[in-house]
Amino acid sequence: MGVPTGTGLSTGTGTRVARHPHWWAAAAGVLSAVAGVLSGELLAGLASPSLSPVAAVGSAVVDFAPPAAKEWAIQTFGTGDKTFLVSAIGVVLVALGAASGVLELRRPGTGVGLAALIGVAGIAAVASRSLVSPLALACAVVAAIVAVAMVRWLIGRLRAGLSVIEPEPGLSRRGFVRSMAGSAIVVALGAVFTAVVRGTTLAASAAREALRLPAPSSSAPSIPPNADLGVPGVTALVTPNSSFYRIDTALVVPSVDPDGWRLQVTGMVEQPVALSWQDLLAKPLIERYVTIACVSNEVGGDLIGNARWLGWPVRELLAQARPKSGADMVLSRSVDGFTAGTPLETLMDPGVDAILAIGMNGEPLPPEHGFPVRMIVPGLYGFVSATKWVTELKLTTFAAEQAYWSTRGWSDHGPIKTSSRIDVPRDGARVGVGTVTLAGVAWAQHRGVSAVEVRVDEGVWQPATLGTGISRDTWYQWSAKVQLTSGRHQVSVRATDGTGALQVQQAAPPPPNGATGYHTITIEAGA
Ligand SMILES: Nc1nc2c(c(=O)[nH]1)N[C@H]1C(S)=C(S)[C@@H](COP(=O)(O)O)O[C@H]1N2
Ligand SMILES: [Mo]
Repeated sequence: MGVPTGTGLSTGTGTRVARHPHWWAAAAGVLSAVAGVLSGELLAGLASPSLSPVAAVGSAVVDFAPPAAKEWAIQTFGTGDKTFLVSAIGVVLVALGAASGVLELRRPGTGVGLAALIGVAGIAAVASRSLVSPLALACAVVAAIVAVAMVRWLIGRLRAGLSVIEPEPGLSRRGFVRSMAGSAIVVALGAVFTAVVRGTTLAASAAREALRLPAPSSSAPSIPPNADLGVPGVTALVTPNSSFYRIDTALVVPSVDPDGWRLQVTGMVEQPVALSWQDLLAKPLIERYVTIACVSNEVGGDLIGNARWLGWPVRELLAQARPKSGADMVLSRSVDGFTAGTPLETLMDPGVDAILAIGMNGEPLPPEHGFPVRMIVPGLYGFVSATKWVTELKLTTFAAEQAYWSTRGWSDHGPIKTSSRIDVPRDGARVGVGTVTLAGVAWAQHRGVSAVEVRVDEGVWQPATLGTGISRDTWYQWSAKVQLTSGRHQVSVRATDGTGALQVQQAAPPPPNGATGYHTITIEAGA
């Protein structure tokens, strides 16, 4: 089937469309490709500053390109090789986009097929990255769908406009031109919006890249040799940033440029204070391991992680502001509006190293974990203490103010409950008969853990080996050997904190202030 070439009367743009349908088809194809790429980049930029489908395709090209081509690019373009790569991807996309438009005009289905093929190649490139996130894949899929749907629609309009045999109302050449103009406007606006989103995220990530963390004036304790019990499969003592759990209400990760960042201390203070990024960097910083946990963590859940945090004690800043008597809560506020209410007493306690953290495991805070500054308070669940992207500390009272989650059915106060978890073996695992090694972690932040015990079925509680803690503010590894007979068994764990108090046995769900109950798994022992 060829191009329907009507010779009906028409003037202006409509005539130009009829004379050069292939150019218009090519333009429609390019517009569709650009729209697809933009929507992928925009979504990625909004969802997570470090994501970019185009960058993923670029890295895939670099990985799969023959070494000779790579050397040529580096020789020829030097440090501009990245710009060259992105431009080259752009040129290829424009050419393929144009081809898809022209093909679709010639033979409906073929251009759409080509666009779909390019889309799948893009998705495959994103999927080939080692740290591919479902979010990155979703952005690539959206990009492909937008491009395919748009070329199908625009070329459909073009064909309808060119056909004089069955002129349908609204489906004229001018109708096609209007669709093209409308699409171009939407794409242009999308490009501006994407550039703004990308621009702010880039400013923040450039600042993050350039940042060299100051050395701490007080270092973290070194990890005791027998803290890590070395049982295969047990949770690592220190959680890598890339696998650290993330909980927040932000649909879009806030991009905060540290140069514009201020922390205001307001409310019931003698002296309101505004702290700048440079002020903060110049302070004597301390580095501490602290295990933070989410109040929503179920028994046996993984909304908990341990990191080495670098920051300035909150009490030093509060001392400058001189809280008025009567204040008992610090309401910390994030750029995105989230708030947490922390007891002033805890923050002022010289024995509790509550900090304004800027570093996580030797790196600037990752954007998702609060760059440039967040609070870390040992012993309290995140929802009452760990405000990310923090910009204000308001001195107030628990009677006067409620924080974000406290207005939504959660408690005003959230001390972390003593808990323990079995990591090895996994729930439902099959193991051998006889001696079986169990292992996991236990935590009771700021009180420390003094003992862990395990039990098989309704047997007696047996003491587990407890790894030396890094500090009372972190979790502890434990391991135990038990004897199993053939068949199904239930295995439970419980911890005792540093004050001698046993973990609460009564099962309770997370709301309103944290789950309780013993983590119990079922395993099958057999030959
Ligand atoms: N700005 C902001 N900070 C926040 C939250 C949030 O929703 N917004 N959630 C809190 C909760 S509930 C927890 S458990 C911790 C989680 O910190 P993480 O994502 O770095 O693990 O962040 C806290 N800080
Ligand atoms: Mo949380």
